[in-house]
Amino acid sequence: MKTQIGIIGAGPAGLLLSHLLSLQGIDSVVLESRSQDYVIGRVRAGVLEQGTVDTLKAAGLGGRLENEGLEHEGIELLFNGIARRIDFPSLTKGKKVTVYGQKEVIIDLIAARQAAKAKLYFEAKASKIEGLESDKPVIHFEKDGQQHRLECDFVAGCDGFHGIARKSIPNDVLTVYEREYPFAWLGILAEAAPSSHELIYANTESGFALHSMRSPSISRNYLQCDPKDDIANWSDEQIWQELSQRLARKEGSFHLNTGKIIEKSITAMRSFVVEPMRYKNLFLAGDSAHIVPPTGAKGMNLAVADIRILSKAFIDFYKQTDTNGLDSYSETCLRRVWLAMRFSWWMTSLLHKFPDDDAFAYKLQLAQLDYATTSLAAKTSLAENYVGLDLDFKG
Ligand code: RFL
Ligand code: PHB
Repeated sequence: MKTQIGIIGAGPAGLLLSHLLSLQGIDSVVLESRSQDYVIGRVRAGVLEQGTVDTLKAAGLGGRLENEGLEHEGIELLFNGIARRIDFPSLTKGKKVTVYGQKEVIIDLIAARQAAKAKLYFEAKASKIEGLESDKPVIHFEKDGQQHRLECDFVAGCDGFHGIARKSIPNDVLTVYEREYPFAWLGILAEAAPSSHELIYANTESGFALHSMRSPSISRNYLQCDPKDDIANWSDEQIWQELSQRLARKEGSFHLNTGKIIEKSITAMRSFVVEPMRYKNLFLAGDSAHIVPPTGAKGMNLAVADIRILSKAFIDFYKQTDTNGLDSYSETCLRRVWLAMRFSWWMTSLLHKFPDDDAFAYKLQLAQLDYATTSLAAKTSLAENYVGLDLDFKG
């Protein structure tokens, strides 16, 4: 089998790349190790930056997003039992975020690719990449018990944190920057109407909590927990009790709506970046190159930003034999990646209880939160990062 761009992984990065290339007549093949149902069923990100929404709409993927996406003009930060709101439009010249599950983005992308009769193969696991130094690299993959070869001009490694693309790059070429956090998130999806119009990020003496949503009838909530904790240790009742305690406030009323829990899982938290994001004819994009803790809601948005840059670089190469975009790909992406790393790390440090923290550290967190929600300069910084920095951010 032959194509121009061989794409490994059908997450947001791989599917969007294939879609944007096809709009410009560039051929690609997407190989995905999991089944279509599994890829759609995964519960993951929920918040789309303005730039992500604009990209999806411009690519003809705005239909359901416009009807079902929930536009949010702010978030609440809750600390010491007091809630303070950050208003996005007034602080960012009108920008907002949209709550629309990653699952929905994936459904829209798969539908668009299949309607265009794309070469999108599920249960097709890439096992090896060969000849990256040559102008015809080959991806070896297994489908239906048979071994296959995909010959391409370039390989896009969109295969997430556990994929093979990053591991195909010689060790001495890559530098890894990594931080593991001493806590995890227990996440639940529940048949309960959201308890607030906006997301609530809570710092409490028992740890972090987040109230989020997927639709007017589905809530998504998270609790900070021990990374070694087992989800089996948490009964539904305990989860609701802990959430309602952590989301309680001293002033004003708040009632946590409860309902049937339809999914629950524990996710580890890490920051991870690999440099560079290109090796010869292999380009890494999304979680294969970088992971952020979910506190800043940046993971999927970073994957989409990489693809905006990579798709343009491929288009310039094929339409105008211009290699500038390909040559600067890694550097361009990494600047924005590190800005998002900083923001995600900062939000994580601000809101979680660290095992070694003493009373002084907690008081400092409260002062940071007070400042971040009072000072115009600090509020503007939080808001402009949360709604997403421009691709060529100049301040
Ligand atoms: P994905 O989505 O992991 O897709 C990679 C795909 O590659 C496949 N694959 C292979 N296919 C073929 N051959 C192989 N050898 C392969 N190895 C792997 C995998 O099966 C998979 O389908 O990576 P991508 O496209 O880079 O997208 C990244 C995002 O999925 C991720 O960053 C976000 O989900 C992170 N994230 C959030 N991001 C946000 O922007 N906003 C949020 O609010 C947000 N919340 C979250 C999150 C992630 C979470 N979890 C579960 C980690 C909340 C949580 C709890
Ligand atoms: C979610 O709704 O899943 C979500 C929202 C905000 C975050 C992380 C996850 O920061």
